[in-house]
Amino acid sequence: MFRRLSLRSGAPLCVSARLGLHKLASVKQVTSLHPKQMQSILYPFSGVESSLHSSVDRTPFNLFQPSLEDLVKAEKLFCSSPSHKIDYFISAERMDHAPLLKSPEVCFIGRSNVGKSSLIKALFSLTPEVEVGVSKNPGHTKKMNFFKVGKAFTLVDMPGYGYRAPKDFVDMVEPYLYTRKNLVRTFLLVDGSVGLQEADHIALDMCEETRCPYVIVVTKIDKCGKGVLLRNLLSLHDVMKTEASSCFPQPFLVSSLRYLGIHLLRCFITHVTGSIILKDTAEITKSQSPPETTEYRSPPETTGSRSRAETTESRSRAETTESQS
Ligand SMILES: Nc1nc2c(ncn2[C@@H]2O[C@H](COP(=O)(O)OP(=O)(O)OP(=O)(O)O)[C@@H](O)[C@H]2O)c(=O)[nH]1
Ligand SMILES: [Mg+2]
Repeated sequence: MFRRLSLRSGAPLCVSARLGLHKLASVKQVTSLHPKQMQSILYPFSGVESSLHSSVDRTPFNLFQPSLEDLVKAEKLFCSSPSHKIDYFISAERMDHAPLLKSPEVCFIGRSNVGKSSLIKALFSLTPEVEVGVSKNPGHTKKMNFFKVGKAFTLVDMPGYGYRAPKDFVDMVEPYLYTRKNLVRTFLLVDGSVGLQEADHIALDMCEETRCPYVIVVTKIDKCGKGVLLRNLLSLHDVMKTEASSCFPQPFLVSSLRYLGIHLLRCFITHVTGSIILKDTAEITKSQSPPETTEYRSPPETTGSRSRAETTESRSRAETTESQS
């Protein structure tokens, strides 16, 4: 099981000696831990797998299993250098303010407070000078924030839906998801402690309708007990099997606080943006190969989709009222 964790001696590693880096920010630092601990940080499903009933098929949870070398290769893209600058680029309140970029783009959506900005901050932890705004108060991110990773790809931190979502959430996010030509993946974040909520189902439907491949990321896994996490994971997987045809079949488990799954997700992002070629995963990640072209996805019919999006917004208002009463 730990076979893939043996790192060739002399394999090039990202500069991890930089001051101010979190002790788990780089693969090299994680490999100095006890193998079991290392395994559960790099491949977090392994940390809960033993509690799963033997009759449950583990395959869908272990599809993306890059080697340690690939994780190291991927993390180099997340290290800033004079020829590969990583930085906050611009914010946009509306689609017509969004920059026209050629590089592949990935975006992070999810309920407010689910941990989108924290996840991006953890992904950028090898370049801690990149500022990503995080807050314990829901509704903190008000605009679409673009972060450039050299010329390789762009990450977009989106405002959240649901409680305290910005009023113009729908006008901002929906046109982006439908029309952004260089968008190659949407990461839909779901809180591991609470599982899929109704607003998440609406977001999932919207992702299906945009026809852009998307991926579910289960956040804050440090916060919930294994039992709760597994129950939510299994019901999430049922939904993915039956309702989510454009979704990568494996949910990614992360904790931005404890760096669980961060290195794996970096590798997945570099893979889907075509920034690296993985050694061992050609077969298992067929369905997530980088797209040859980024085709235009037609915007929704005004009535159908708008009303669904409005449901998200009206739900958000309802939740706001509920929480204030
Ligand atoms: N325990 C734990 N807390 C987390 C984790 N990720 C985020 N948080 C906390 O959750 C809160 C919200 O995090 P954000 O990253 O700002 O959430 P967001 O989804 O960007 O929220 P909005 O911008 O409001 O949509 C903060 O208090 C974070 O510290 C995690 O992995 N574990
Ligand atoms: Mg945010």
